[in-house]
Amino acid sequence: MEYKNYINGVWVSSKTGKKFESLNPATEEVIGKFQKSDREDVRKAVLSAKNAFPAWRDIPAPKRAEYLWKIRDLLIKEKERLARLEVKEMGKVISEARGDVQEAIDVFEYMAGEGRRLFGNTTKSELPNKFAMTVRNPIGVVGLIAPWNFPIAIPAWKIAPALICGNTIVFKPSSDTPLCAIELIKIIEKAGIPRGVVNLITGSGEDVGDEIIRNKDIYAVSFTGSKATGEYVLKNAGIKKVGLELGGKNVIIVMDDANLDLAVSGVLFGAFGTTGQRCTATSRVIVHDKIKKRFETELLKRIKKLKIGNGISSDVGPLINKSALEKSIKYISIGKKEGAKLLCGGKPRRINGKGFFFEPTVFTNCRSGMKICQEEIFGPVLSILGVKSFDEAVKVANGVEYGLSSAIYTENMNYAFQAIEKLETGLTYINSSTIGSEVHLPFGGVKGTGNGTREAGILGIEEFSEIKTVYFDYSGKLQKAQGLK
Ligand code: TXE
Repeated sequence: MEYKNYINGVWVSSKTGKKFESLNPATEEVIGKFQKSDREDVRKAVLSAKNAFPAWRDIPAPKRAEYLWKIRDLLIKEKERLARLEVKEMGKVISEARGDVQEAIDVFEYMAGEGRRLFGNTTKSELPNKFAMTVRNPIGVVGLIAPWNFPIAIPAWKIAPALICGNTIVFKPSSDTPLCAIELIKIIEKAGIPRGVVNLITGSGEDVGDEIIRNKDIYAVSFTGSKATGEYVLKNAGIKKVGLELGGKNVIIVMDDANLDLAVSGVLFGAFGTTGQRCTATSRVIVHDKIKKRFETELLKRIKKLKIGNGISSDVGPLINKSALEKSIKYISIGKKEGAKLLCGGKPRRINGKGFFFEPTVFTNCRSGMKICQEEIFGPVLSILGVKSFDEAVKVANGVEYGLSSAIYTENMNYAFQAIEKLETGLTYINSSTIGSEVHLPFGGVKGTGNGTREAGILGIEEFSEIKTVYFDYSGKLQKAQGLK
């Protein structure tokens, strides 16, 4: 089956005539053929978004919200079908795929509510008979570039706030999950979104992505993906508002007073949920030396019970593609060379001779400087580091370039509050894993994980709107601020 681009409300082929395929990572079967578009396709989409902008902007936000609510309703109806498609195209297990679609439902619902807020501020002028306020305006045409790991939720996280703020959209999905993106856009189309407001172009980062970030008629870009590409986006986007959500080297600290059972469950879910392919995945565990042995024994017991396989009937699905598999394999040999001890896993698996599966893997006796403790592997590979104190744990936790998610398991309130203050991450969980966000709270990281923007929650609105400052002088004379005469 061949799928097309969506420009100005019509499904169209790229003039390039070139196609690319999306594969089921569990079976390596071809799911469909997609347009390998070029810069010209992006320019057409930008023009269509530009033309659609004034009318979309002029629809009152609570009315725009009605479209978002319709999208929410349709997503609810289609939830199971979309979740099963995610299992097929991205490989995550069905319960997580349902969660991914639910996140999209939640964000459309939340952002529909924003249609009745979109607050500005009012304040007092320093002059009499003068009124001062801020109002929130759309940016214009925005470019959205998404990865594959949350193939419906991440596009929804970007599309919903962009729409409610009154922007029009050019969206490029990852070439690993174009069908999930197309199905989401079909739902948006079915909800009756006016022509040109949302446009989708499939194709490579080098052509389609690059044109989006450089195009002068796009005033903001929201990007989620790897740090290397994020840096490239920032360097080449020119004078644009750029939102970056990049990788992580997320950490769980397990103190000697922790509820061990709870901590093991959190680590298991954080490290091997979505096969370690979440930006918030737990890739390091810092354990107090006093309980390290017990923790490892309990963890290994639980790992042994995990079933690897197709997402419909297993706990750990495949990695997204061959190069992700090769990346995990590479880090196993790096870890061994660095002197870490392999406790379990470390090997790729085939099921019926197919698929990019990889065993849940644990290294222990790791040191913070090791590459496996510094670089984002994005696979089911966990490193355990032993420490002697809370202060040492914090130092090791912060000793990486990323700063997305952290967690601490402790029954000690003082440690918990110190962790909130001292851990250099955008998210901190107390007695819970590094993964699992709620859409009404901001999401994003510090240090190498981003450039200060946040997605979701009220701050998701900041990313897609501009503030205008308004002065309204009703004195009937020329009044001057700062005491000018
Ligand atoms: O990411 P890329 P990939 C990390 C993770 C993973 C690695 C590779 O470590 O192993 O990235 O994944 C588009 N201009 N994360 O290759 O390349 C690209 O087409 C503009 C972490 O998928 O960063 C895709 O749509 N766009 C992450 C998107 O950028 C470009 C989630 C992301 O691709 C481009 C995914 C260019 N020059 C991967 N080149 C997270 N934070 O969750 C590529 N793209």
